[in-house]
Amino acid sequence: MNISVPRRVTAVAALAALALAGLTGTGASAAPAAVTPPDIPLANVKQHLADLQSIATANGGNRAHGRTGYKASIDFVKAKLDAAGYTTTLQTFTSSGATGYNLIADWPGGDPNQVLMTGAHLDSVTAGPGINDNGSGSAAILENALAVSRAQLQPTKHLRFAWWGAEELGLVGSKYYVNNLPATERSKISGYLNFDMIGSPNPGYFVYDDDPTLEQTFKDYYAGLGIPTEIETEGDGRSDHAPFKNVGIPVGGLFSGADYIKTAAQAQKWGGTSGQAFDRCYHASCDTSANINDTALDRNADAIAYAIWNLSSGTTTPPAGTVFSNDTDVAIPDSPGAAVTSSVTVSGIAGNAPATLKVGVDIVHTYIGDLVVDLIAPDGSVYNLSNRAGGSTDNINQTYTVNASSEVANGVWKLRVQDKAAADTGYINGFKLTFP
Ligand code: DTR
Ligand code: CA
Ligand code: ZN
Ligand code: ZN
Repeated sequence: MNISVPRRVTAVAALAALALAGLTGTGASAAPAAVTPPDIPLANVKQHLADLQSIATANGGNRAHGRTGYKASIDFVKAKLDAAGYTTTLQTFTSSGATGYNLIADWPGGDPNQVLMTGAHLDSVTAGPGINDNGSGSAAILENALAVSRAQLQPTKHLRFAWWGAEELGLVGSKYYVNNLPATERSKISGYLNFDMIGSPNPGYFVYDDDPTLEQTFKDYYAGLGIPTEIETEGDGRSDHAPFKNVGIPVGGLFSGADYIKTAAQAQKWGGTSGQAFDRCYHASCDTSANINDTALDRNADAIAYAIWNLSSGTTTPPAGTVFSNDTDVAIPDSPGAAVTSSVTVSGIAGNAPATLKVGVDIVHTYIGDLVVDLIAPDGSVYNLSNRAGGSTDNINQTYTVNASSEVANGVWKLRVQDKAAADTGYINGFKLTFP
């Protein structure tokens, strides 16, 4: 028997905290879970930024195209990648009368016909050292590349990393790379991930919305942290993903904001200071090592790892009709006992749960009129399924249809049961969620 359960009871903060704690059920079976990458150590990323700062300081205060500070930056990154086992290539081009350099680093292995690319521009403006713009992106993908090496990752897809020259002169390096890539090689690139300014001191959490799968990957990551994101709207084409998008390659990425002003609503959800730019030192001499928000940098570096590990693993989003179940028996204490729960961990489902979420409940219990049965969403929201209904009937074995469309799908869902009247007992025999 299916009944619609439209009601949503306000979330219970404690339960939300528990859900966010990542508690997982026992006996749960689920679709292929998202791949969990290693943590990207913030300290390592910060050390790369300190090194880039030192390079700028030793080279006239910047790392701009055509200046000694840029070539020193490229040599610094290349040396670390060579030592880590990458196959590196320096691609040269000329812009504004000066030699420019792209650094391309291939991780050996993986399907050469499925290339996942990750890139960031390494050049700064001439006004300053460019630590947020774009040491942050360059250092974060460097540490991710080193993490791949430390793990000796052997993903299904081939991994390629790139550090672009002369972005500040108009995406010159990335345009040169794409324009000189034969069409046969372009078609092998399954996606390009771009990271340009991801440690802004007054950060926002923006996700590129150019490709839905890549966008969802990053949104899933942040949903798992309980951090809301916004679509990056400061203007398409304003960084190195544009040349790739222009030839039809799926692109995605993250952005923590530049000279636009953080609104009160954004400050409410992200913290920081409203009425102030996300990065007050954008393209200025004060874009130094002090111009970084560590939390944003850490979260975004880890988000990059989540994307690389998952998008290169070859697993696809689970097909429709995905079932997550837990068949472990859970005894229901007689009244006035505490409520008990059975949980399932949902993963790999993009976006929110459906308006027609199927909730399979299998409870063995005499006199089901004793029971209150609830579905609890990952954020703690409660959907009542049965409230002292059924009288002396024994056992509940039915599928409820719940409108859970306001809930993020991925996370820990719980079936909660409490016996509210004495003299009858039983147990949860099974609990399952079916996503259409
Ligand atoms: N143009 C980039 C900074 C920038 C401004 N808006 C966006 C949007 C998405 C990525 C980057 C940017 C620069 O100055 O390098
Ligand atoms: Ca980290
Ligand atoms: Zn810039
Ligand atoms: Zn930039």
